[in-house]
Amino acid sequence: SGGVVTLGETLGLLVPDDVGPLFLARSMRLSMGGAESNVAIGLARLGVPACWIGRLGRDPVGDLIERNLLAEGVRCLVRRDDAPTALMLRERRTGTVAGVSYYRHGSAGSHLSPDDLPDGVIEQAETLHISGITPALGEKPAAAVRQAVRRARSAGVPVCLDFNFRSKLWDAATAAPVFRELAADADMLFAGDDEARIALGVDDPGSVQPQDLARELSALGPGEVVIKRGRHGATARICGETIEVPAVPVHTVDSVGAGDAFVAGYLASKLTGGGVHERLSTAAVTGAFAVTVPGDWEALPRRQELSLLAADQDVQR
Ligand code: KDG
Repeated sequence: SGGVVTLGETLGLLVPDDVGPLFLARSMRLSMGGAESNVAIGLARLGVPACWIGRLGRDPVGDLIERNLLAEGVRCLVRRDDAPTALMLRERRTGTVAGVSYYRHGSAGSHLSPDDLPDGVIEQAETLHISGITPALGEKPAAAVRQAVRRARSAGVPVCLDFNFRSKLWDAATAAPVFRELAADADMLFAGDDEARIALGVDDPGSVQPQDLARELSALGPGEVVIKRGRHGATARICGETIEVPAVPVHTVDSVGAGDAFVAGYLASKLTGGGVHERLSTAAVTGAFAVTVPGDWEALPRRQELSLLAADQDVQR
């Protein structure tokens, strides 16, 4: 009990060893990724108990995912499903620009349902973390998220939401009302500026400043709103105060997973008593770690590594 409980779909991930068009890839590494399990791994590495709920196929990729999560110290409440575990292929088109193709329609993870939430697990958590990906996977996963939120709220467990808009799963007009409904029940909300505009129905990218996006999102309900702005840092609106945090400058190799790492750093800091500024600066550091390696979660820091990016010496002896 305690710690953070999350639910969602985790997929097998194939990442080419080299940069270039995917159709020329000669060798790829098989790994895994999933926004919510990335957050769970990030928390576990920072010493915060984390539990992931999801469905996997009865197949080797399902085994790989469960094995990796267990090895990372994440508690897994997994149901094995007759459908295959989903896959995604990453294209490293340039040294920094990535793309993704999904092979997930009808997958095991998309069969997540409210019955997969065991009694008491959410009720005993310190925080429930959900993302806007899960409701895009189908009616049952959407119902599972709503049920999880309802149970968290009635037990007084804070809800953390990352919009994580995925245009390959649904369109902005369909996502917007779902995002607003979820935000109304969330205590903490993370969004990219593009995602904030989707939720708020703002069409023109330049027309609303990040601090105004944060303020308007907090008016939907959450007391803590963070607009994640990648290499531009983050803009937060927390208990009525606006706070800017700069990004930690690093050499970017693969920016996928940075947002999840940011959320993990924020939550880990909050759950270990960190104040608002400390939460945000920890989040900026964990986000920076994530982009240094091609993979979603592999580079996430342990607690004693948090200071490495600020170190003067490249070799720690
Ligand atoms: O945040 C990173 C995720 O996008 C990636 O791991 C895959 O969960 C994923 C998804 O559904 O896009």
